[in-house]
Amino acid sequence: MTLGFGVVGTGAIGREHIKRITKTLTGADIVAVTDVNQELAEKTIGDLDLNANVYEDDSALLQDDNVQAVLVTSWGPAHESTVLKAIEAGKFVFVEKPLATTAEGCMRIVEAEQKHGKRLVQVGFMRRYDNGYRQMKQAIENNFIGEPLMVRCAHRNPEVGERYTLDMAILDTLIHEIDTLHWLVGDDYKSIQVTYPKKTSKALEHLRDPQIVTLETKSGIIIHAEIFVNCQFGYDIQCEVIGEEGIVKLPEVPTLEYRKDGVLGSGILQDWQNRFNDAFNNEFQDFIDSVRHKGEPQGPSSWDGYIAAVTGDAGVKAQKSEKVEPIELPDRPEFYQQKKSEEI
Ligand code: NAD
Ligand code: NAI
Ligand code: ISE
Repeated sequence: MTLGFGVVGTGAIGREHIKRITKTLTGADIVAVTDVNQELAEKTIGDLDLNANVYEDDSALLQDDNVQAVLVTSWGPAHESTVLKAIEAGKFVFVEKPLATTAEGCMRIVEAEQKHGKRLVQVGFMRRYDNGYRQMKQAIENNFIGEPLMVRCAHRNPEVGERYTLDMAILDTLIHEIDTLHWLVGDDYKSIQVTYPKKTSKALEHLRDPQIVTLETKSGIIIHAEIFVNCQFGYDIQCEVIGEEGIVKLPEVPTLEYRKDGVLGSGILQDWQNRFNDAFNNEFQDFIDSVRHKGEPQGPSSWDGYIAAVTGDAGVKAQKSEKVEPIELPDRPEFYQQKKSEEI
């Protein structure tokens, strides 16, 4: 059986994911699409040469029996409503981050999924599928560096446009570190603080950029994360975990090394699409295979989406107060405990 996807939101990343599902991956196809911009949905069918129905909205798309899984790539504020409708219809869901824009919204999804009785939802936190991060996690779990004590990381984008607001530094950008780092060190967050270094002249009036975020975990690991979204030079993701006996560092992504005009150099990638292309492919292939062969997705769950939202809310509070803000999370429900062998 090929998994039939219905796509809600045929914008930038929706189209990227459609291309990877139809051209690169195996076991799935696109059978339906919708977008609030109907012209764009129609155009997507033609541009990407799809044999799929175009629906006027997500409710109509969900009624198509050929839609077994829904790919939610609309903008963040629209995610919750579509995910809840999909759970109600008993369909699998792959939803881009954020799961919902509020912690309450994420909790409504968590509750609906538990009521349904089995996992249906996976959230698009693709870094867990990046080979570099996976090697780091394996090394930490194998006790290669002893107990982790500190983490230093950076999330740099070359530039952002006018629509990028201050809170997006946490909710749209740092959200990836928020998800990845507690998974990487196997600990839960306790608090978050934001401080602002000297502002770059390259940032627009309404922004403060760069920002330094300090997260502390329950066992006392201190994480220093730099967010710098107008760094000019490229898309640059750094991460290093310092342990009692050594350090593991996220490998640089190899690019062409050159010798020219007296310089020995190599390029820096410019966007997240290129940097995480393999991770995106891995996460989708895992979602497709798990749903088809195990009857449930295994990647980042609604509970992980909820953790990110609670931490993100505390982060936005910390941006305003510039104080240490607590992160209060209930224990992970039994429903979302994964068997060690299935952990992503
Ligand atoms: P986009 O604006 O290019 O595309 C969103 C599309 O969704 C638009 O075409 C819009 O018309 C449509 N849309 C919005 N609400 C809708 C609704 N209710 N029903 C149907 N269509 C709707 O945005 P994008 O850059 O493609 O981002 C989409 C999502 O992907 C966001 O949630 C974003 O956070 C996420 N994203 C994730 C990553 C990542 O690294 N994982 C990177 C970029 C974007
Ligand atoms: P986009 O703006 O290019 O596309 C969003 C699309 O959704 C638009 O076409 C819009 O018309 C449509 N849309 C909005 N509301 C809708 C609704 N209610 N019903 C149907 N369609 C609707 O945005 P982009 O960049 O593609 O981002 C989409 C999502 O992907 C966001 O949630 C974003 O956070 C996430 N994203 C994730 C990334 C990652 O690294 N995992 C990277 C970039 C984006
Ligand atoms: C974008 O939405 C992403 O998810 C990218 O991975 C991130 O680097 C960027 O800052 C976000 O805007």
